[in-house]
Amino acid sequence: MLRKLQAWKKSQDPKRLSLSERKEQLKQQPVPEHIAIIMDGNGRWAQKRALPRMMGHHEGMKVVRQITKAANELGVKALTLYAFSTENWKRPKVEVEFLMKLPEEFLTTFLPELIEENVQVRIMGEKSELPAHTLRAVEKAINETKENTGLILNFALNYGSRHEIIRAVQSLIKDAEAGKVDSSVISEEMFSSYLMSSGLQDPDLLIRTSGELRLSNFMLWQLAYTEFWFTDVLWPDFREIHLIEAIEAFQTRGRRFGGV
Ligand code: V07
Repeated sequence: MLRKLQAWKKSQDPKRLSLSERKEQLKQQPVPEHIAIIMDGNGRWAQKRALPRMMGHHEGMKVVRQITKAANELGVKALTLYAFSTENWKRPKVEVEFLMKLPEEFLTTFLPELIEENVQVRIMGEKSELPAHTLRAVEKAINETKENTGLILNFALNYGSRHEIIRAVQSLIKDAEAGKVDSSVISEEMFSSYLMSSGLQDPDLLIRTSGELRLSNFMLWQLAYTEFWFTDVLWPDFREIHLIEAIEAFQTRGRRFGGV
């Protein structure tokens, strides 16, 4: 009796379980199907160590690989990562140039493993403004993984949500003027299909690292019903255990969609 009670108590406090026990317990309940992450704190991580900001971005890139693997193992279906915002062009030229080389480096290093793990790579953002070398690497990865049926790894690259919404409206008006759509058929669902996240369900869980409590123009439409989880952990320090903490918090919350 006492034994059973102890086992039950242990299961109620995930912190008393080992990592693998926690993962098993987590899989007993619904895991968020789509997780979106604002990967903040890379520059600060480097500054704290008196390193150039670029080192933080580079370290953050390695974490992307680890978290993709962890999410896939936990049964997450889609992972959207905010890699570069439309605002990021305002950063120093050398930093922007460095950032724009990261997709190539990431894919050169990890694409074979991602293919091995059946991951499908996607991009959400204004592609026309990307440097040719970045776009080439990204399109190659999209093409080589398009038949994959596992985790969707969706990078928000040169992404801004207001820009995305404006573009959707422009495209919708164009289709209306061409007689392809009538204003009476514009529903939330059909509007969603004009967004860059078309084909992906809305995120169930949003994670933002590094202690900032803002959306910063990220998926404004898609996050309408999403649970938010914030942590002070800087992105380069983010590990599987933090992802598990976020998912545990998600599972503890009751989602009601405005109902009772
Ligand atoms: C970038 C590393 C992660 C922390 C946030 C800022 C720096 C992975 C990519 C990437 C993008 C597209 C793609 C494959 C990989 C990336 C940028 C910055 C611009 F198809 N990490 N990462 N892209 N950082």
